[in-house]
Amino acid sequence: MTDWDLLLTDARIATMRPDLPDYGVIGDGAVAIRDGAIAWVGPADQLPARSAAATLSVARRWITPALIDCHTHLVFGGDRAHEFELRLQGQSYEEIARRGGGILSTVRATRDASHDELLAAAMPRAEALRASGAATLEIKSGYGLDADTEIRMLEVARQVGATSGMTVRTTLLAAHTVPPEFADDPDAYIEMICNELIPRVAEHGLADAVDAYCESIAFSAEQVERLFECATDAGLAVKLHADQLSACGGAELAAQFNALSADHLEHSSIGGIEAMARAGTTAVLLPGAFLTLGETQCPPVAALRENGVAIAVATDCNPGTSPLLSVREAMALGCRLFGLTPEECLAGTTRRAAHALGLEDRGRIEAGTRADLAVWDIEHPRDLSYWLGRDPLAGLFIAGRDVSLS
Ligand code: DI6
Ligand code: FE
Repeated sequence: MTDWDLLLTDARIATMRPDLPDYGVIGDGAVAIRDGAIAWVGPADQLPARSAAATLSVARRWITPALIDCHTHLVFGGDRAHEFELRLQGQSYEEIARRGGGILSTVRATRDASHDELLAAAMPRAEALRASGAATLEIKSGYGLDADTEIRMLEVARQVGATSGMTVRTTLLAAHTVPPEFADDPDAYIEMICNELIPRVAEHGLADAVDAYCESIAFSAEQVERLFECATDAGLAVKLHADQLSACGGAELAAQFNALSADHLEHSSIGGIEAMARAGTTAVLLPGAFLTLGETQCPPVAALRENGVAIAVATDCNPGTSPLLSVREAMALGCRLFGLTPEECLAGTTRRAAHALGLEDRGRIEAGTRADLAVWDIEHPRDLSYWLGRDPLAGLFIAGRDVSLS
């Protein structure tokens, strides 16, 4: 019997421990893994004399926690490259949406797609995110907008996790936009979600949380409030697409329900940010959507920092506003577009992203956490936010298993 399953040596380690400054760096370190978890981590000269079934030198490469993409819409039919061209010709996102394009065009393509077709389209996207260093993804529904298709999307999302070996957290986003069947009565659609969909989803354990799009082209704060009451009653966590295109009181609403996260936040008020701080709600910033939509108003990063709100960064991978398939690239954009520091971006895709998903067992490298580790060909962790266009991933371990080549 050996003490450890695997010992990684000759490593520079960015532990991302919250109690340490400067990425929690260990300049010459080792990580020991047992039963899928980290058994020991520290400086090489303090390595205890234990036996390991296998030892692997990472040759001075950097080890960080594997990345976590805490906001994606990875499962969908079709794509929206044509609308991308229309927007470049001057049509706005809202205009296209009001004409029945936008989210509703993806809804049509998703309703037409079978389980297997949705899975076949989603898997290469999940693999691209994994190749960027991710071991954990959140995937939302929201392109079905009827009970059966929403459930199909969640089942496909769960299967993406089972097939890829990544952890997938699923989120019911039935309140993404008003479906055509309820165009005259959006309140009745919210009632359908509350009375039919949430109970079915909760009964079968298909979603970990409930999300909504609070926006003039989607749902009002009052409608989201009703939805969040139902979700909370069903024991599901909530999160919110908040204040992306206009100020809707989204940050305040998310805080009122102790949401895991409020996402986007470009138009949030200072009062909303203060409420998030009191509630412990994470701010998930999404530079890919900001870039694609050509937005000019940045999220209130200074106020988030001043109030001590945890900042996460994610891809928002979706066909309409953020066709972005690299978590690391989202970090690079977070620095350039929002003025985040490279360290904030790495924290934002590791321990902050874990917290935004309610997962406290990962996102930092310390004894007892999951052995989800990324190995990088870089000279410093800041390089992860510096490079554009190439993900310098040299290895990936998920629960201690080397998945680099699979
Ligand atoms: N996330 C969303 O859900 C919406 N915008 C965003 O950033 C819309 C996605 C879409 O257009 O399909
Ligand atoms: Fe989104």
